[in-house]
Amino acid sequence: MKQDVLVCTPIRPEKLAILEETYNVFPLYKLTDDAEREALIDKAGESCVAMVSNGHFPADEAFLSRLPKLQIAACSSVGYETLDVDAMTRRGIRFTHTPDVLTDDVADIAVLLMLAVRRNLVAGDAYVRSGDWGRKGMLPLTRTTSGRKVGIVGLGRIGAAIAKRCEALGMQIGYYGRKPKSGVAYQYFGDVTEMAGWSDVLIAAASGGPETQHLVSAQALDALGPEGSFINISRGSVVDEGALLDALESGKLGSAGLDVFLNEPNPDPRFGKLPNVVLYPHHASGTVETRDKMSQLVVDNLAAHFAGQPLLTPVN
Ligand code: 8YV
Repeated sequence: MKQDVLVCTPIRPEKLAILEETYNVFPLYKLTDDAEREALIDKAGESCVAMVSNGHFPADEAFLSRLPKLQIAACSSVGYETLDVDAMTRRGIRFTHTPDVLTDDVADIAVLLMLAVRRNLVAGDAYVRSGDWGRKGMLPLTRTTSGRKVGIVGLGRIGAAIAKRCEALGMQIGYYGRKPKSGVAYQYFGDVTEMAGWSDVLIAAASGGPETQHLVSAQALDALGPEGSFINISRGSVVDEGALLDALESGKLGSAGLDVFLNEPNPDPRFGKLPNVVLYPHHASGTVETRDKMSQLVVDNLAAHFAGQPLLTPVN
């Protein structure tokens, strides 16, 4: 008999088709009308033993209480701060996410944003397209990145992959974490502001959630300074976004390359008025290859659960 599964957010079409063939899918992701959504969740509560979502879906204790038969939640993202995993654990619900398969793409975007903003790539493209090059001559000089100092906030899987890429650029690597990592030769900083003062580029690669909120503070941005660049591929909450905007508008911070924002998908419009930023729509893992792998992990974790096999990427 097919198990009932509540699919809250979509995964790649081919993998969604596998879910639809294998399970009775309750397609919450298809509904936009609130009343219809609420009715489907209530219906799912009668029989759904699994749920699928991404890392932004708000699965708090109240939501979980509406799904009393839930055995597993499979999440298509590496971050999951909007899902109450502690509540899942209390309720005996297993939780899986999708680490590793997205590491390289996300690390690539961190480096892309770093180089793009420091070499003014977007403005340079417009400079050629507009004819300004012929009218105004050389684009204004930009800033070197190779060989400079990069401070990485959070040396997890993605932070470590970013560090490797920065090593290839001949950069000096510093990192911040709650404590030094054994076997890591990079310079450790126990204070983000101190590391920012040392850095030419500060890259936020920490997990989201309350414990990392404003980890990059106004003081850290001030220490990074008018020649410095801030890159964020983690979560908008990791930086004091108001202070970031103030620093970029005033020139107290040189530039920023941002893939994540507090208010997604409609970030503060002040960002769009800034000449010294490169903006990306939380798309660092947004490649066919990576999203296929993430979606496959969702499929495989559910299959493992129902086959009584070990989960591939469990959190609890
Ligand atoms: C998400 C992300 O996968 O993995 C994460 O934590 O932020 C992204 O790669 C994407 O936003 C869809 O959930």
